[in-house]
Amino acid sequence: MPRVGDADAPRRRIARLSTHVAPTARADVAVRVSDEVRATLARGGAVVALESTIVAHGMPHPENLETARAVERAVRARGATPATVAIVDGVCVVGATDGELERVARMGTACAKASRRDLSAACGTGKTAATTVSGTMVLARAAGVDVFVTGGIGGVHVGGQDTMDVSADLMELGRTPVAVVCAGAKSILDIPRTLEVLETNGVTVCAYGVDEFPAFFTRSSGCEAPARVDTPLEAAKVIDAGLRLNLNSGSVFAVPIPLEHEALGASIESATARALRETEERGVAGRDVTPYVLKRVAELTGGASLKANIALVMNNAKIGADIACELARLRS
Ligand code: PSU
Ligand code: MN
Repeated sequence: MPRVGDADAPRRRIARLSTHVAPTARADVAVRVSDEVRATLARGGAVVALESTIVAHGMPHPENLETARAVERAVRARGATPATVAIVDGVCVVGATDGELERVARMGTACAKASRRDLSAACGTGKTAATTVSGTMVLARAAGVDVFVTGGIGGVHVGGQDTMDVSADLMELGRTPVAVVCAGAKSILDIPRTLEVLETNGVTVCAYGVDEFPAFFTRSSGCEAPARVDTPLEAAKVIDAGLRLNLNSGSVFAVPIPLEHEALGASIESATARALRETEERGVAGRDVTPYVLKRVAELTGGASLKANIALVMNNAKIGADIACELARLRS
């Protein structure tokens, strides 16, 4: 049980680690936590998990690799250790090497896309796969990492009330205590219903520095976020409270795209609407929808969406690293 007061914090952390990493003679076989990540966690330092679907499926090569490396550098520059998560030849990796990152980036969509449901199949059959928000959360948790930075979370797709196309990210957030720092959910998704499903699943949702839940390329979604934080310390206190309460559910810290990169928001939106119509016309469905739309929108906007995407991910990385550092301080 978490205890109030800080005297036992280091011991608690070790307990947490041994719960999630050590019993783990078994988990250790399946999850390879890098030495650097392991050492950082052992001394109570800040670690930031990063996903790989955004690398393999979310951006074209070579921008994907450049961005992934720049994000890792930004996290380090803020005093945290990056831990890119992926499945490499059937091994779940928390803290991918640069070579592994490069391999996933080069493979692109030839890499499988692994949400929770795909993890055991990918491991059992020795595949190389990129982890989505849900897959990354599972593995971050297994390694004892509390904070995870990405671009956007999945959500309820438009028409999801009929198709049941609701991202596994939303259920994962309800069952895995990892904080996800992102730019909200794309407006290609049904944001009001996404927020409803997050509430149903008991997910803490905070907008960062604004009142509205941001919609990825635009700062505004028309939906008020259930809560707001304004600083990394406030975010860390919210995460810490959730851990102390033993909620065992996750949280979303939704950071709006920086103002100077929002300029093309409207044209990106209309390109997005068109790409979505195309998915229906061409029968693109299920897990192929998000990568298809991302690729088409980048084409239709002449690369403007890619530039905005990179800018918001970098911004999230800095804020996420600051949050992870504050959290490590609070809990040590
Ligand atoms: N949103 C983005 N870029 C992405 C994704 C979402 O702006 O790359 C990826 C994330 O990995 C997320 C996944 O977890 O897509 C959601 O896919 P689906 O809708 O199939 O659940
Ligand atoms: Mn889906």
